[in-house]
Amino acid sequence: MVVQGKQGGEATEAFDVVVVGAGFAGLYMLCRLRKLGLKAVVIEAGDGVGGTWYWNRYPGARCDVPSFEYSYSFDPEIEQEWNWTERYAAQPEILAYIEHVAERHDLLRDIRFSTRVTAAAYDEPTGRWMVETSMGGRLDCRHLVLAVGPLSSPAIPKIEGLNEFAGDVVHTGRWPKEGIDVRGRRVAVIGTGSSGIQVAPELAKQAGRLYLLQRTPAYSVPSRNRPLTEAEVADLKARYPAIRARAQANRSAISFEVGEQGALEVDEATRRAIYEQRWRDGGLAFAGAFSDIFEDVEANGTAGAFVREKILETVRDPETGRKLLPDTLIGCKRLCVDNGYFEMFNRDNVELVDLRERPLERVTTNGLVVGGEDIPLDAIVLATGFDAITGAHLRIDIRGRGGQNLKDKWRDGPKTYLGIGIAGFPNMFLVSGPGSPAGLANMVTLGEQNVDWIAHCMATLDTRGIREIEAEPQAEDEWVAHVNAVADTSIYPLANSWYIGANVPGKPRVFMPYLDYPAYKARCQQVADSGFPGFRLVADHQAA
Ligand code: N01
Repeated sequence: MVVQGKQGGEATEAFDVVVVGAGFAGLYMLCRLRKLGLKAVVIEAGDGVGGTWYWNRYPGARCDVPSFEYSYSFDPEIEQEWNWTERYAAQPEILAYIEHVAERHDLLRDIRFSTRVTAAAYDEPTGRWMVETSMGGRLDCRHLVLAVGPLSSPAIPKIEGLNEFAGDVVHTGRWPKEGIDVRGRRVAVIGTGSSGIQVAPELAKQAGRLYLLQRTPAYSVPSRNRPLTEAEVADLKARYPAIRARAQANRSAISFEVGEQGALEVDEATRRAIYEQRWRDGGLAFAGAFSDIFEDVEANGTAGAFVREKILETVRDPETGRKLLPDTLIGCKRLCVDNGYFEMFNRDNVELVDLRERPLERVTTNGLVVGGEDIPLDAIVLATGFDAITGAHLRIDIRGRGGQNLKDKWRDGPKTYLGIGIAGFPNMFLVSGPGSPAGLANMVTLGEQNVDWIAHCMATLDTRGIREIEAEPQAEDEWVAHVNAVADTSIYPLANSWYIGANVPGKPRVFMPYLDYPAYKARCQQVADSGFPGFRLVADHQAA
């Protein structure tokens, strides 16, 4: 590695590109950069690859996108050689897959593990980024790519006394590799989002007593996960191109079929039969039963009512069943997909604590106090979610042109152009950033699309002798307005979701993801094909 010189006593190393994050997107970025002949390094906080799938190793962690689709499409050989064993892969299998890809493409030698990027500043005279890490030293690079993940910055609730608890406190997104021993112990799970509804049933199988602390009841549909047979695997492998093509045409970039009719265009019996079929099939496709579930409150209500009936049918104790009934729009907070969540409440060792009736007052050294009552505990599991979409970017002290801080730039909500570029931050690229379909589309597919776009962009800059690329403020404003206008064609913004920043106290309420993957992809393509309108390009000879 070239040591360019010394600054402030610390070595500075030079790269063409520094990539932050070795999850699905960061690894593929490294592959593409190598193909371009660029010298790149990936900086990763964990001690292994995998991103989300490295950190979220809690029992029950499993993807809710079919395993065949939650995989890279860029390497047909890997598509054919990797054998997914279940319809929805569990975390260990996904992590093993990512590790396999990293090895097959010999990626590890360009990744620095256990290292956090703490700061990055754009140096205008040289047109280069200076990147600082937790390991000391500086990385000097032309391009900075933030592949930090939209769900990687855990949201730790401010609960009085949490630090004083004598037992284990663990966030699902920071689950220790060695696990936590809950056998016969008293455990509380706080939170009923996707993580909480996955981890609780697994812990309940071992814990002496499990308390599920619920602030807002969640909609969840059964996954109907099962092993894949050899014949199914062979069939899916043979149909890969068609599966991928179908997914590319769907708003969510997942290949399930979305109903063509509206929920209110069919009679009650037909509607019920369609919901029943989707419920039996399991998975996120439930919310695709009708074309207007995310567009019309009344249509959405029919799906919500169906799930509420199923909850009451499943949970034996009527009082617990009643407390579990969601009363919000279905799917506008991300729909959960579970493996026995509502069934879990039929176990004798599980108790639902409804925080709306018994507020969480504080944590003591021995447990929790809810509604004036002590609950003695050995472990507290925080399934409290993430500072989504912007949190991981804003943990880094990023300074662009004129020393402008990204935190200041995004004070009233994130602003990007295409979710990829930011005005005032030249030569910096986001993967799955705010303004992209992050969180609403298959994250592997979106990551590949973003990375392909960025790689093409970097190659074009070199071919055309362009030193600097930067989103124009007007294009950025128009994009933010467009993202919001598209969101407003749906009922998503009506819900208090992490899509809109509602789960983090004080976060600006702005709808962050772009709702429609195919439209997004088409727009990105059009920008690339037309010479990057909306970006300011500075040629080498124009540079100051
Ligand atoms: O986080 P969440 P998550 N006191 O924000 C509650 C992806 N994912 O980690 O709704 C009490 O959804 C909070 O309550 P409320 C997926 O995209 C995917 O579960 O704000 N409760 C809520 O119930 C998902 O959407 C998979 O009232 C508190 C919960 O904590 C995203 O990650 C698996 C609280 C947080 O739910 C995030 O899911 C896991 C407090 N102070 C995750 N603070 C799959 O692929 C928060 N809560 C299946």
